[in-house]
Amino acid sequence: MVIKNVELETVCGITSTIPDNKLPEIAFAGKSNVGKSSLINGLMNRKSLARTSSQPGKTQTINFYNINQLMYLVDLPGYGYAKVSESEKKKWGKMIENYLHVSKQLKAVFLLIDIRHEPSANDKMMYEWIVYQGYDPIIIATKLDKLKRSQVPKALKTVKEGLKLKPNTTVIPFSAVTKQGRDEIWALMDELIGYVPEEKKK
Ligand SMILES: Nc1nc2c(ncn2[C@@H]2O[C@H](COP(=O)(O)OP(=O)(O)O)[C@@H](O)[C@H]2O)c(=O)[nH]1
Ligand SMILES: [Mg+2]
Repeated sequence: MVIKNVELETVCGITSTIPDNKLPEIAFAGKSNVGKSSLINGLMNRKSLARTSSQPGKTQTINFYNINQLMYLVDLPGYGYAKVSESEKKKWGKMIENYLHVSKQLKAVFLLIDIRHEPSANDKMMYEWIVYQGYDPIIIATKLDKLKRSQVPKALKTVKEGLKLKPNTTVIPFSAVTKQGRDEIWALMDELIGYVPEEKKK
């Protein structure tokens, strides 16, 4: 999809109701600091609409970005930030689970994993929640530029084995620095939401 306009349309806090959207949604989950805001900015061609930070744990809301009045990218709260109290963590977990459960327009969930690290217990739990809600998570291995090319295959194997992915699961390496992986992610999202460009409709 060619980005024409993007807008942060809805911000949902812990007590807000999930909007009953009419356009297809694609959600992004991952632990704090994994590069979720950077990925979303990269997909929208914006430097900073989704807030990026080297201070993790800031996004405590579910943010709905309207893309071209055709779909939403949904930024879920980052999990696993140590400095947050147990009760806060529980609330975030509930918020994410509730969204996965109630959204009628959710077409797919992308789960972000740092390509350099073995998936954590929280990553595994998130993966299982997504599967439990009936979705096949698509894995984005973030911060690809931080590895040498020769290190990538082994790193991807660690991610796949750590999450015990089903053999046919899509794993896309991505770098917010080089934008490698961006076109592949958009091609997949277009397919997931059934998007056909105007010029191909004729
Ligand atoms: N080198 C590199 N740094 C990244 C990449 N993606 C994110 N970062 C950095 O990692 C930190 C956290 O990124 P952010 O997008 O805010 O993560 P979030 O907490 O998951 O939303 C920031 O300092 C980013 O600049 C990437 O692909 N490559
Ligand atoms: Mg963020």
